[in-house]
Amino acid sequence: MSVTPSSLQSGDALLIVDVQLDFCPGGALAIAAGDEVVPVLNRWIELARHAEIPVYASRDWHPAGHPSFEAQGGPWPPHCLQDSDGARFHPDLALPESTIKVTKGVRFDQDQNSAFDQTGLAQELQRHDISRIWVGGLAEEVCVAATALDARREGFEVYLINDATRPVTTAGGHEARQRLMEAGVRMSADA
Ligand code: VGL
Ligand code: ZN
Repeated sequence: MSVTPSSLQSGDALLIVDVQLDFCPGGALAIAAGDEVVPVLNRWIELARHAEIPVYASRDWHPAGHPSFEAQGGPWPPHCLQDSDGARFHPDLALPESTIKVTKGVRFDQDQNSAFDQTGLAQELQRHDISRIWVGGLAEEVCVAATALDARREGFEVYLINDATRPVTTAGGHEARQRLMEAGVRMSADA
């Protein structure tokens, strides 16, 4: 079953995961067509504004020598270094001034793929009486999947915005979608 964007209502939040330059074409960890999520998410930001629901945006924000980097034995090339150009949100992403930012990946000893991992985000959302979360961003099978799965574990209703995410690999994306659906994450229609 798909859900239409007109379903946005009080008690919902839009959660935009890691739409940063390093994950877009030309970036340090470029995801194919990663920047195509931007116009889609901009429509959802507009819908969120109309529905007067909060917008959260997470960002990967690594120190030099982060354990997720290849030189440290991790799986990734260096990316989203704190205060670097590549760590900036995509400049065309029309984040409202009221956007609440969630910074993650700052630990020296372990990675945090999920925006819920040791950030206090679940408590923050509960404090604002949020029960449903609409998720999009990058990368589908990495931080988007980890975030959506944690949101389910924390008891939220979760919708993945269908066209607002892109995977590192096509197979990884399919596999993630399967896992998400098994965990009760629903797929939303496009805005
Ligand atoms: C991500 C790889 C490494 C993501 C973050 O945001 O999906 N992927 N760090
Ligand atoms: Zn990272």
